[in-house]
Amino acid sequence: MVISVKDSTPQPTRLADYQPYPFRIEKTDLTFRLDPKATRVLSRIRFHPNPARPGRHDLRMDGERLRLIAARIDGAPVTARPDETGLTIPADALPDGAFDFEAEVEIDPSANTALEGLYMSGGMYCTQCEAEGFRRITFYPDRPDVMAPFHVRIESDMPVLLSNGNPVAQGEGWAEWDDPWPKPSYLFALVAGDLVAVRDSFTTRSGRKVDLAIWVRAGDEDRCAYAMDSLKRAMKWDEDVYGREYDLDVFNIVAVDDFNMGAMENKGLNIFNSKLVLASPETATDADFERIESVIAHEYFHNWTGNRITCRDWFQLCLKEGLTVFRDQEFTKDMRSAPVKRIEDVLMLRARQFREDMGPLAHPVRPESYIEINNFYTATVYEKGAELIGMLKLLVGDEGYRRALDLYFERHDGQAATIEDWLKVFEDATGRDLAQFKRWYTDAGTPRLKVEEDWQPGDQGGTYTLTFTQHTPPTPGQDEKPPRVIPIAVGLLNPNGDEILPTTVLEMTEERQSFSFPGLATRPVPSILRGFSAPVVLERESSFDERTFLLAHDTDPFNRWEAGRSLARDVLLSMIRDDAAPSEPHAQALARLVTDDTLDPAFRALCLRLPSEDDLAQALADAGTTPEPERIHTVREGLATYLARQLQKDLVRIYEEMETPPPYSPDAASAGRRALRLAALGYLNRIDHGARAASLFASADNMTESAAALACLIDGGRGAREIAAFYERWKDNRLVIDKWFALQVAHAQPDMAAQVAARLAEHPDFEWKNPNRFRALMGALAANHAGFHHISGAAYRFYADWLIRLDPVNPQTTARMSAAFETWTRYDAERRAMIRAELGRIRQTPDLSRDTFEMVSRILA
Ligand code: LYS
Repeated sequence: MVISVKDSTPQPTRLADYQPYPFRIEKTDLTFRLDPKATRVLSRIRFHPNPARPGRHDLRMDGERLRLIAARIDGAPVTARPDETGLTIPADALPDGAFDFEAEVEIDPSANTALEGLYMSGGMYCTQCEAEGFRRITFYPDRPDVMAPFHVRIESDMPVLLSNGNPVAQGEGWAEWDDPWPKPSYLFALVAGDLVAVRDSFTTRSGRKVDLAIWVRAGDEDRCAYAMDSLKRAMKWDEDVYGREYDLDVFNIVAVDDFNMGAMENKGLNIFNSKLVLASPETATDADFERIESVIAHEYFHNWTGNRITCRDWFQLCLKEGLTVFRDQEFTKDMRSAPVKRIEDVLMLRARQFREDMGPLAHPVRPESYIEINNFYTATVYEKGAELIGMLKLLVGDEGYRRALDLYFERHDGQAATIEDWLKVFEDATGRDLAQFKRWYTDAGTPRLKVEEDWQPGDQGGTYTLTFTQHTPPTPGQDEKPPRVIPIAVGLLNPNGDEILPTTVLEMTEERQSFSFPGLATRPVPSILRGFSAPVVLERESSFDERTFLLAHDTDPFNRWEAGRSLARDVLLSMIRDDAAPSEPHAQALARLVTDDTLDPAFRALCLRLPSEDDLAQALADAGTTPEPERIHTVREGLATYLARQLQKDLVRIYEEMETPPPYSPDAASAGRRALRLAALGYLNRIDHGARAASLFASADNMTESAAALACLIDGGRGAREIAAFYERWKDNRLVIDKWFALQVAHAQPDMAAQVAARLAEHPDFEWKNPNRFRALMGALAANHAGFHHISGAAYRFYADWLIRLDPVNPQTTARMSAAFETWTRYDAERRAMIRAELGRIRQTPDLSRDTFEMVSRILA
């Protein structure tokens, strides 16, 4: 018997080993002769010795899957033989001082299913280079600290030829682009295809007219208006709020159907997953519109935070991503409702980042080592990274933040910077010592914050004291967690609901620390961690009455929502653990809130949302109870049905009153009304036998309502006819068909989920090599908590089978989706054994990618 073993275990890259590259680049010239199977890439790179690395050095360049045709140094041929990962020209073959390196390589874009480097999507050429895709295009120091101006010539019979920077010349079958701003290779982009442009323009505040274009396939032009409008608002906002202007004559966005991630901020040429560009009322939901607005802004904002100032190495990824997520969150708050956006962001942070931080994949916001950097585009780097910026801003104040950012842009423009640089800017601008704050970047794990209270009545008024204790559980590779500085925003209310202490930020720096509030007439009710001022788990026993009080009176909208959320969670946990009955006072408190017409409908919709089954599983595991997925599902359904009955009258009224008159508009106010209406529908659907959902499905003129109605029907075990009708109507629209796949799996009954998924995987439209389609089906299965964890193990097996199948085709997406198993240690022995077996099976797959190898090994560790 032959047992295949991995001959070389992939080796990690470490932050501690960083060294500057021995050369600088003055100019990079590229010529592309495009051909689907045999594209030629000609490069001329002008190198100079880098004074930061004195002495003579070999010229080592990265390169993967490249066929080297010829290489020259200063015009003279050199014989160089590439290895698996690149090309080395020995130091003694290099001239002293500056020299030109030229190469001609051949690549096969049509065979590139990994979607990294130059590949084809729907007949067009496009690129994705972050993080290390450029090395699949040509030999190059493919690292972010090597920056150069690029000149690009594209030769192709495709009608539209695009690259970074400004267009400089074009003719029949060719075009040339020049990007004057030095950039690292990961920001390189090229697009060639049969595309049409939706055009507009933006004049910057200093009077530069910028031509804007969104490039799509013919037929998609009428779905670009929202993205374009979002872009113009983002450009204006960055000028108004951060003083940042755009710096080229053109800004191009291209929509592609095959894309591993959401979008990419290539200089002057953003490339987007088409689902984050194309939207019309009939095809996109309110959530899609909101997401498009924020991702368009995110990529645009990268022009300053990412491109003009980039990262020294990939360990510093949060420098650009955390900051840019923070900026796009602020933008959305200004465009829509700030409290609603904050709640949505925290929901997502807890669902994805807390889950990551509490499991085997936990890593610091700035990791110390990686095997495959693509595995670190995580909720921790992005979303927790953004939370750190928010905390910094709270600690130094709005003014201090503004000064620090101005200094950051002034000091580091044109550079590849580090977290140390970033923190130094804040220290210099505000005079604050941030040594302790830095632990937020270097230490993984979610701190737990315990709160104790004390009340001492007195003649001069009483003194109320809050004592906090922080503790961060160990994470992989980090056992000891010294205390961090935690900004805790608190407010105090008196028993009749008046605020006696407006929001005040307490700075906790010790492991255990007390804060006293003297001179109070009565014992106050505290509102702690307002606005979710730090990404921590608040551990506080508080009474039912206090929560209902805060739900009714808290002036901080986040904590008002949080009070309701924790009430619902506690009701559910005691129903699950102790077989308790649903709580009538909880239902009454909820009824008061959702019928309060002074409150924003979007906020009320969020208050109606129950904690997810995954949240409940985590909460149980945290409390030392092994979660039983079926039971969680049944109990949560039970509570929802109970609430539907208790609140029926109110919900019916809401459902009727919140109807939005046509025509559909994606604005925040209308979306909020729809969200509340559809939340009401979700409850009523449990007691009206699908009547409302069926009629809404029949009459809806927009995707928000059709998709929600269809989800309700499937939830109720109905909708076969509607599922078929939906398919018939949308079978030519890939993005809508993604929803069709996802809805059926996400809303399948737990014991049917794997079967439904397996049946859909046989559907001719299941184009599994397309990441959106793969994620639609498989992501929905992983998100169906009780279905994924069904005790038959069918979903685990099915999911692992597909990961094994996708891995050789697209390692990045496979690795990312393997994180569905990250919570495996929460569950009972039987499930753990099944998941461990599947993970083991994946890890033993011959020629497994290092992407997936790393993920599965970490999950199993
Ligand atoms: N920088 C991109 C963003 O805006 C993501 C690139 C993903 C690379 N694997 O988030």
